[in-house]
Amino acid sequence: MTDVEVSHIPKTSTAPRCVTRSGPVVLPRLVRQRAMAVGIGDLAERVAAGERLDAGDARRLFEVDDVAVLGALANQVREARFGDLTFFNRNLHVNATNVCEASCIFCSFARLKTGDQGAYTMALDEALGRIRAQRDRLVTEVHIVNGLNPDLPWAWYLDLIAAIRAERPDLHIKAFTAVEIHYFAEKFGKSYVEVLTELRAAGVGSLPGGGAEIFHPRARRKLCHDKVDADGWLEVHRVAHRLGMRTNCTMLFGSIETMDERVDHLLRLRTLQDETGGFQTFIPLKFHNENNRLRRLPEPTGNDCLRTLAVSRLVLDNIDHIKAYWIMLGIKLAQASLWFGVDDLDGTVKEEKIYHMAGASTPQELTRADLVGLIRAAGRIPVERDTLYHVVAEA
Ligand code: V47
Repeated sequence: MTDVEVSHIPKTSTAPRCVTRSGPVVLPRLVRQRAMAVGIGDLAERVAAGERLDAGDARRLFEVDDVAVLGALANQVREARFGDLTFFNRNLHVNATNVCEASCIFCSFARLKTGDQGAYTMALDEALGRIRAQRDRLVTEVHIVNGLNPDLPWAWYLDLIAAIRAERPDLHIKAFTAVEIHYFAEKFGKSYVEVLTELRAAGVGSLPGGGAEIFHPRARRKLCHDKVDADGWLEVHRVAHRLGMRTNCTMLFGSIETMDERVDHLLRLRTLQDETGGFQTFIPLKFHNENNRLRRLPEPTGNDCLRTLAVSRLVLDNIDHIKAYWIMLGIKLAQASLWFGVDDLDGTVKEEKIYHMAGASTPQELTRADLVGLIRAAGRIPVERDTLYHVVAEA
């Protein structure tokens, strides 16, 4: 692994906390004119001045039909922060159990009980085997997300993490969504601080952003009525940030939520980020409709995906990175998104289950060379990062 110093990487990409806000950006005349023509000239000027957009502004952006102009605006903000640099990492996913007490109607991965058709729970050795299989590969991160399995004791989680750390002390362990952390706290009678402190001592380095879905109570009740509510999700991340852990955040978009509910979601994340600075990446997750109870709903269009990514970049002025998760977006749309505010494509991702069970047709894995090639082909500069956005190598 080459560990090169890349002098033109902006400081924000390697700083331990996201405390920067998007600053003023230079808007080409053509972008200004297009923005005026579609009725958002005032918003373009505010973006150019580095001013914050409010809920009404965000709502107007979501209503713009001309997705190219949103992309151009978001691209100016992205380029002001990162130029052409596009981040990725070498990671693998482990979903050690899909047994899950929750009944989220969008989920194709979960099985209610041990013994149900398709239900599985890996023995510790099997999960560890996934890591051992990567012995000769230069992965830097393992991403672990599981179902809320009522049959597993607390020691199972601590042992899993400790065993991974013993096997590969060099791997960053990004594990357990806020929904799981909340579940552990309730089930094992611990506070969030206790759960997170014990997991950290065992080897967890950061939290993934899953489980956020849509925060607004109307949509959340329909999507996932028996899982932690918005305040609980945000509180877990607040506590993690206070303990010095970095976390990611997500939004499941394109199912039953309204545009106002998307805006509400973005603003709740922005408010917490103002308070803690602990989010490093926002990942809008495109709804997939196969093998779940929402199969009659159409999936979001490519335009909607690009619009959502662009608006996220413009509204979330205090979160450094906007990630297009290629697994769920598709490779070609992920490439295009690099001109719509996105600066990160996630990683090589080995063995993804959650989206593939919901109908994703992307490959299970891309090699590092694939990622480098597709970023270059999109006209950007690939940069391999670790989980915390330290630069591993400029490809
Ligand atoms: O929490 C589940 C979503 C999430 C579907 O932190 C669905 O770096 C769409 O959070 N259609 C898990 N979305 C994935 C996740 C993630 C992925 C990549 C990187 C990171 C990160 C986090 O997937 C779940 C849920 O919000 N999800 N089913 C579905 N049918």
